[in-house]
Amino acid sequence: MTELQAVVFDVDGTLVDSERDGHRVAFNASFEDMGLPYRWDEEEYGRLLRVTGGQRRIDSYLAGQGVPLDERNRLAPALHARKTDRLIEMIEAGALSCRPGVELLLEELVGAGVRLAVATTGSRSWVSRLLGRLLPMVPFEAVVTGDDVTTRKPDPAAYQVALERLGVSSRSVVAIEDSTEGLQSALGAGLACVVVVNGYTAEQDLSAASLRVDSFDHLNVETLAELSSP
Ligand code: XBP
Ligand code: MG
Repeated sequence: MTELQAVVFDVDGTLVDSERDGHRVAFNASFEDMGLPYRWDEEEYGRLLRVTGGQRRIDSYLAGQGVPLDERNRLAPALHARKTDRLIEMIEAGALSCRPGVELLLEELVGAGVRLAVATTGSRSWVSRLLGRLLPMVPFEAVVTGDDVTTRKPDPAAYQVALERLGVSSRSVVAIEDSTEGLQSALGAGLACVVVVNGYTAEQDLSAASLRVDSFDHLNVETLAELSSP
């Protein structure tokens, strides 16, 4: 078994159960702020989540509403910028917190000398605030966001950049994700991947995961070390 050198964490749905009560609320606030009638309920948002990247998600939804391309090209960036501002307000107000067991696992990994990184599709402007507010003392050596790659998950780019910045082989690194898109991205970069499911992903086909669990209670340094390549 190769020594576990690093663990790369996804953000949305993994470090933080952020989609239903975080991003979704911020998207709806941006629609309201800009006088648009759209509101995404929990069920519809679960379907929309399959499009990764907030601006792409908005554009895909507007296209489904019959909004012409030239208007979408103007509206989607403006809505996404507003949504991001609203999400940052929520983060600063303490509306988001880590999933149970996340801080303990991070502390255990640091204590065992395992290096840490982040690979997310989310936008750097809120990711940096979220990590700074919720996990200020955690030494993430690389924080790769949707702004650092041109292709989003399930494309492997985010994990490939994280491996480059860590300067380690994928064989000694384990990814922790929450969704099929994230799982495919990690596997595409050659990483073993643990999936910690949540309300939006528990029914997904995650059979390709090295390990599928429903909470961080099942994870510790030993279980992750066993997953690094033989
Ligand atoms: C999940 C995503 C992100 C968020 C919204 O990212 O697909 O797009 O839903 O964030 P992760 P933005 O890889 O962390 O699961 O609006 O900033 O894209
Ligand atoms: Mg995720």
